[in-house]
Amino acid sequence: MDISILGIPMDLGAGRRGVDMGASALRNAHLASTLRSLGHTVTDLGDVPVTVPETTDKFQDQGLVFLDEILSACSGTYQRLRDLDVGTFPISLGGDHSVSMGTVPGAARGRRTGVIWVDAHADFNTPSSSPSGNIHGMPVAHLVGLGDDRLSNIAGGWHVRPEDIVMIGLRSVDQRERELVAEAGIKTYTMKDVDQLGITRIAQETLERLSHLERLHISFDADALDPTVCPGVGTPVPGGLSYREGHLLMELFAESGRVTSLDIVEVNPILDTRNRTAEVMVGMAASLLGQRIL
Ligand code: 5AB
Ligand code: MN
Ligand code: MN
Ligand code: MN
Repeated sequence: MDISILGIPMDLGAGRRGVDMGASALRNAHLASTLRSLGHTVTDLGDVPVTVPETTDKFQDQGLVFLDEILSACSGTYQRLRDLDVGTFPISLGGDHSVSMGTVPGAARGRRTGVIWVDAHADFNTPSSSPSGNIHGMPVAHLVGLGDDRLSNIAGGWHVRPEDIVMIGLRSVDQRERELVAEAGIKTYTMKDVDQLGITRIAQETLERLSHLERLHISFDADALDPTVCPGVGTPVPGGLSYREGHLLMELFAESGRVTSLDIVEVNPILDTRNRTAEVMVGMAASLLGQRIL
């Protein structure tokens, strides 16, 4: 497969500093060479320009922190990915999760695309429901066209349909956000569901539910995994996916051969232990892209 790596070194959407270094940490954990050893052709496109927060005033526009700067980085991300050949598999490296407002439409390249959101959080707040004003808690709401018009129109009128989204690993959803997810009719698998059903059944059901789609995007927030596995995240929540559950999920998606793009986001090297979180996430990407044990 032809794989293109794009970095978005941005922490403007998160409440804590440091995820801007996530892309660099993932490169340092040998992402490209690992994928090349699996037989892929890998091109690193470098980084999208992102405003350095110290050069600007931290201001809020209707409850949205760093709105203009995030809009500009997400538009840059979208334009960079949109122009790639449709057969190329993009891997976007965050950055905080607001980057996905650019990566998802960019990776879709105009096509209807299913989104598998692997995260402790639903990221479905709107500016009015958000308890924090941090845009990394809002990307999915904007991808389906809710919320602020500027954030929901980064890719013009292109949106993800709520019925084309599956969320896996949820265990921290805000009260109003929960209602919004239910109203939108998005399919969710909480950690309770993971415990009860097991990852194998969840992966099968997800692929079945999205069987009408030719393109599937995985947006993988490192905080979906348990903080003992991925300590380098800004919003850790106990009780997450185990190391093996994460790998098994990726292995089952790999077997399907249907995934067409990936985000790896929310890796925070400042909060990490010897780059372990980046190394774990490179392992997840390797399982998704065909690494086999036997
Ligand atoms: B992440 C919270 N729901 O909106 C909010 O890490 C947390 O991209 C959002 O999943 C976490 O601020 C965003 C409380
Ligand atoms: Mn997230
Ligand atoms: Mn999260
Ligand atoms: Mn986070």
